[in-house]
Amino acid sequence: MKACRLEKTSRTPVWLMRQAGRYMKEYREIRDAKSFLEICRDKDLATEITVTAQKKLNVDAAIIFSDILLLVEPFGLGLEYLKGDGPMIKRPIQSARDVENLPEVDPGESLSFVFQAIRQTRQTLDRAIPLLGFAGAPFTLASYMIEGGSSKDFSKTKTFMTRDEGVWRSLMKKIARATIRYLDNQIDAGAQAVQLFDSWVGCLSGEEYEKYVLPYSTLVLNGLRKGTPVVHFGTGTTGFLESFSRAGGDVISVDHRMPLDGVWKRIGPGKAIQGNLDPQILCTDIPTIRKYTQEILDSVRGRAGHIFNLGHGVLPQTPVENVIALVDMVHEMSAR
Ligand code: 1CP
Repeated sequence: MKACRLEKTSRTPVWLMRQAGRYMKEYREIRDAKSFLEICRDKDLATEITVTAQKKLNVDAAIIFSDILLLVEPFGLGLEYLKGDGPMIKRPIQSARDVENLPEVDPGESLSFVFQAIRQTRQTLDRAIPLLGFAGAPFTLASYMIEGGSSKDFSKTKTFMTRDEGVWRSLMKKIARATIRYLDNQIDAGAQAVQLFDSWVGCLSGEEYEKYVLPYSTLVLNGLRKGTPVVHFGTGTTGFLESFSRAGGDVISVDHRMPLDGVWKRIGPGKAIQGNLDPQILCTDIPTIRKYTQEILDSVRGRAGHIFNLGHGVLPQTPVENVIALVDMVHEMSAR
């Protein structure tokens, strides 16, 4: 929390995107008996998974076990996770009419299980460990709603985005309004910081980002209840980092494709940064992990306002002992 506010800390705080997940035995055991959505909807299981990951890794923050795609359901598009194939949206958005028909979503009731899980996790976690809430950013969520699932080229999304600006604006504003309510509800339930995931903006040019994405991310980032730090996460943002940062957020989270000292020069001194170890490096060996970690810490030089994290999420094939070693390493190497 101090790092979010650019205050000095006794060591660099660290947590990891996807720190609770398939690479962890405790999660796989629960997952053997239940579907992913069943787990998300069960506040006891969501609490258990969130807290277990935090304790096992000794990370300095917990992120609520949930998913950015849950918000697709109250929009009435239908959501399923297929074994091995990832998410599937049953009724993807294809036309202007589909956008018009989207309801004004207030997740207060439809996603009440998320807020219950946050409340319970907050009560169960060590008091010194902050709990993060999260949501998908309008572009990343829209990409799933239009593609019907994961995508490599975002072809349908780009066609939709450029075909009719009015329809695109209407879609992005509907998602933004729902997301503000969703995150405010998470804050009310006990989330002490929130992260907005724009995981796939890296498929766009800087010009496209400014025109089609920035105004709607800004609506969310500046529209949330004040006083709770907001982390703005993106990958592949090297080409338009200034715009990405200008969209909003107290903390700018960047991937592993750019050195952190360069990031501060580009976003200015008034924001904290989060990142940026390549998640693949966690699949190598301890000396390699140590070398990369040292390089990241060296590039920051103990400056206040750095939260150590990965450039993207922990991969399912990652050895858990490497993740535990990384957290210890960051703590030990950054002690001041
Ligand atoms: O099969 C399983 O067990 C489900 C795997 C899984 C898990 C563990 C999914 C499906 N989601 C999650 C949890 C999750 N998702 C968390 C909480 C856990 C933690 O971080 O400790 C968070 C923060 C997310 C966020 C999320 N979901 C993002 C943004 C972060 C990122 O990775 O860029 C995205 C894009 C998703 C979509 C999603 N959820 C799950 C899948 C398979 C996907 C698709 C990913 C893709 O399109 O490549």
